[in-house]
Amino acid sequence: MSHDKVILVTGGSGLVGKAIEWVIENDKGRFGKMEDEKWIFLTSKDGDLRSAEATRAIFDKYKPTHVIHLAALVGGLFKNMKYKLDFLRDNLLINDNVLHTSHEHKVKKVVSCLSTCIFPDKTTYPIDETMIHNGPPHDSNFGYAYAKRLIDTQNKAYHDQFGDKFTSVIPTNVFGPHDNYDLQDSHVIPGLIHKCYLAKKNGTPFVVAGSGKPLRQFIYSRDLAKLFIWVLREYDEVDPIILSVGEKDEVSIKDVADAIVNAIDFKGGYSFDTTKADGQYKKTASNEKLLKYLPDFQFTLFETAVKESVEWFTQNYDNARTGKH
Ligand code: NAP
Ligand code: GFB
Repeated sequence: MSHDKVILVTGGSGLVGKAIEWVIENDKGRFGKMEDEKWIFLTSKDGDLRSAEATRAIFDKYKPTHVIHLAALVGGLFKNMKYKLDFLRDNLLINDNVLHTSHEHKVKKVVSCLSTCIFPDKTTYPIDETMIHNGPPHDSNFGYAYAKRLIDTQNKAYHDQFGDKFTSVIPTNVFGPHDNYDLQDSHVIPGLIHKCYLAKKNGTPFVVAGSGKPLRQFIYSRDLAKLFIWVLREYDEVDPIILSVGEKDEVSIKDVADAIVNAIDFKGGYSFDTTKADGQYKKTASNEKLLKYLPDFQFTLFETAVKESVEWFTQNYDNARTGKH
């Protein structure tokens, strides 16, 4: 059966890609798969998007009409601090290849993915979409941040010169099933889930990096997935939109550790290793623009989302991305 829309999801095998696939297949409401849609979820095995040639080959094969562009070199605070040049170059190459090949293939719409860590470090709060380019990002992740900021610039340039409908979303920290649990490279929630799981299994102490004081807003991957599907189908601006829980749902890293200790039912003691970096103290973002469009959107409760994420990890430990452990 021919489909009007062929939707190509780059980075389809990652945390966010897997969540979109799950919602498309399981949601019985407005976010589930539509008759006229064919969805293709890419992995890096389909081709290295740092190569223009490999990118073109993928587009020639699937001939997408729409693209959700998630593929990127991604990692937590400690990986970002270590590989700033790789985060800059790999993401610049991937983004330029995907956007330019989309242009060459006359793709009707591209939705790319930025991150709230790209906003200026010295700013007023809450952060909103107009502030992206207002000053340097935090030093810990400037490589990733500048490469992501340029997507917004590329989108505007393609639109101004050719009228292309390339837009972007700006999620806060994301977590959920299929995350990256590598103890060095991961983000805080999968990193602490893995650490706490090992501490319970081996009877060893559970150590949280840093002071536990920094503040973050976290969005559950399956909530973010629904919002991505809505943006692809209905959001009509080139300007980006922040996809996040509200400011009042901001939690401290200590709150995160407590929620994980409860979800794993860990009884041992846990401590903070203040020799490790805290990174940015906070990046409080406003979701006012989103709520203007979707005033009734239901976010999953943080504790419920942490429980579901821990359940997925413990049930899939052998196949999960746990790095070397
Ligand atoms: P992830 O789990 O690390 O997945 C990354 C995806 O990109 C995988 O499918 C990977 O393929 C693919 N990929 C990486 N390098 C590639 C290359 N050179 N060529 C082709 N494919 C490549 O990442 P994620 O957390 O889902 O992130 C998805 C998007 O959300 C990214 O753009 C990220 O910047 C953004 N984001 C993430 C967060 C967060 O907290 N996780 C927050 C804000 C924004 P393989 O599986 O084959 O390796
Ligand atoms: O998710 P995360 O690595 O990145 O969180 P950012 C970092 C915060 O969690 C810091 C504390 O305050 C860390 O001290 N933390 C405690 C831990 N224990 C751990 C642990 O085991 N692993 C990790 N990773 N952190 C990233 C950006 O910033 O946000 C990325 O660097 C990306 O580019 C991501 O945008 C969404 O929230 O600090």
